[in-house]
Amino acid sequence: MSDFENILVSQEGRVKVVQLNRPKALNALNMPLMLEVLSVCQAADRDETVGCIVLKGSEKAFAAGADITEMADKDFEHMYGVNPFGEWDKIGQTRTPMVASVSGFALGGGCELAMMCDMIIASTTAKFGQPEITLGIIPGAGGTQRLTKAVGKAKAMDLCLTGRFMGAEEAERSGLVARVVEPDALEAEVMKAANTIAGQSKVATVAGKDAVNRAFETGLTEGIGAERRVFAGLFSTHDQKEGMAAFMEKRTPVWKRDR
Ligand code: DAK
Repeated sequence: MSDFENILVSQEGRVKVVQLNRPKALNALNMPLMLEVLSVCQAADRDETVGCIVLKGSEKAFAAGADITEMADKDFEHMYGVNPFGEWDKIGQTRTPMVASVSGFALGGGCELAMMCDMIIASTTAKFGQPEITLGIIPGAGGTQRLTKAVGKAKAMDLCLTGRFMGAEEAERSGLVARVVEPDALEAEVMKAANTIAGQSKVATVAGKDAVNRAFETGLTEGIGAERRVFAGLFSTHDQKEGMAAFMEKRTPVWKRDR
């Protein structure tokens, strides 16, 4: 397929492979890219020839988060009233099983996108994090909910409040990642898992995914709703404007209390 500007899409047997492709911005997730990913996911759900979707980035970055330049000047009314990134949630509603192949940075919205997949296979180079706090905001695409359910309160608080990154081995130990392999084995390991999933009955894998998610997701909608309100609210603060401006200007932020 060549209709996409921000992703590369191919099909290998029954596996649809989607590669995020904004290398200069470390695959920062802007809306056009997310809409392209969503359209592939929705098409896969309607396509009997697709049994599994693999979502991957580059060696350096799965994705370094939502595109900060797209968000920096937004305010509360827009973030809450218009909910401009609402389409993100639909990727998490894909029925076809999804495997995230993570090498390098999976930060902020990148970590959240990986967590929307059904399993994460990581290279030893992977670094997961929710560094939104350093921008004066909090995770906004389910991070406070899915991460907490995956790794528990202690690690989720650690990552969300300090903004530190977690390496692949810690992520596997903590339950975020299903398998960790050496970088040169990542592609083969991911395709082996994806082909195995895609080789099963599609209706059975969709049902299995749905059933596991019932256990995992109880209360998630409420949690994400609460998260979204607080997330949008932060766009009425000085610290959000300053945190994002400081990132784009490559300087340390001066928070309101320090002015
Ligand atoms: N957005 C835009 N550009 C980014 C970016 C990002 N998230 N991350 C990196 N880039 C760009 C850099 O600005 C730089 O561009 P140039 O200066 O070359 O033009 C280029 O990518 C290379 O980055 P660096 O020069 O910084 O590379 P380093 O190796 O030195 O550092 C890094 C890599 C990943 C540590 C660093 O780039 C970094 O800290 N990036 C930002 C990470 C971050 O804070 N991520 C969280 C963003 S906030 C929602 C949905 C989603 C979200 C919220 C709501 N709803 C559904 C409501 C998500 C929010 C976020 O993800």
